[in-house]
Amino acid sequence: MKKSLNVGIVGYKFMGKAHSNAWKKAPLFFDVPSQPILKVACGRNQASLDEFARNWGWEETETDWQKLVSRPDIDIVDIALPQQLHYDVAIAAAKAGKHIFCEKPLAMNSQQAAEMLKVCQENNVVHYLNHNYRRLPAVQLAKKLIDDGKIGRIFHWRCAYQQDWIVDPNFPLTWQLRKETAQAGPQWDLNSHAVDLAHFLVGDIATVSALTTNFITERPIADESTSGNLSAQTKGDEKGPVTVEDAALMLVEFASGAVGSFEATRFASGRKNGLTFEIYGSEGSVTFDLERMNELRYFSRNDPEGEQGFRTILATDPTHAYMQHWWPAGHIIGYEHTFVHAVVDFLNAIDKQTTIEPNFADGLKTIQVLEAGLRSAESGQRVRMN
Ligand code: SOE
Repeated sequence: MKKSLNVGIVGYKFMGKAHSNAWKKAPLFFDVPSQPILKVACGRNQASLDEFARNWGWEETETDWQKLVSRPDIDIVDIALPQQLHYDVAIAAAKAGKHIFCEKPLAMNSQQAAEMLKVCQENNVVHYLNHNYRRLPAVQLAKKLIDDGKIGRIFHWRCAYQQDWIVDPNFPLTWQLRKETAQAGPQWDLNSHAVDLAHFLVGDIATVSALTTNFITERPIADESTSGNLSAQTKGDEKGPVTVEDAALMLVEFASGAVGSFEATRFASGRKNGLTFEIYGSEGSVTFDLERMNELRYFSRNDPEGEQGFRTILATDPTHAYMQHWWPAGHIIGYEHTFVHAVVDFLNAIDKQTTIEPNFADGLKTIQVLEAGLRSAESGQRVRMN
């Protein structure tokens, strides 16, 4: 009989649901080495937690995360919380010997991230950081083309992560817009994904120049009970200062000599969750658009002259990463599937007692780049990574 692993999840909002779905679906579609048991769901509001647990099939609930983390029957702690809360839960979970599946961005700063990595290593637990876009079949295909030499020497990386949920000046001052709860704005939430993808596809970043800006500097105070939602409500007319940036732009030099740009904003009207990247090299190019996430556009300089042009590859063949476990070729997948892929790879890493990427070391490296960006934006100077 298959071994089972008990999962305890902390957090039950957007990511709590995305992760719960993944724990349930992974063993149904993939041949995973162990059966994840949705054992305990943890959150502060008992009524909402009960509803979440009932809906997603979590066996028990707990309102004290410390009790959850110290339970001897829990094998995996799933941190589906805002970044402000990652450090405490991850440190306690690692010290209790639990494997950790953690939402991004890893932490509030590089000191926390470094400590989290150290404690995980000391306690020999598998640590995974959920930059889920790495696990899109089309992104895996981009990686394969690069590794196979089809793009050649990379010259350019160009990435934009654009959303529009705070264009309205009356959108409330939620936790995402305050430094003490979020650390930074799109630089943390969105550029963390973009930098992770750049590390994965292009390599290490050597220097960073950045600028950040604020379009709206004050907003109505949020009703805290709705603060986690993109449809958050205001409490009244009282306003408070926005203490994170509204948009963050970075120019980077990679260690390889390639150059790149990153644009992250919550003010791109019409862009709900627009993530695009382009990579240009000596042999070819690839471009990706999350709104067409099953596709990768590929240009090869080695195609016959007169026949060259970008081709659109639908990354849904059984040969494409993860796809043989889903539907027949051409039957597309969606956002939630990336979380399932992450769970599958995480369960395999636990079984093989190996590492999975991205992990807390990757998360630390990403946060160091994001911090360098914020330092550069403040000083107006280019910052060299150590
Ligand atoms: C909100 O901006 C958010 O949910 C991010 O936090 C996620 O990581 C991204 O996948 C979608 O947008």
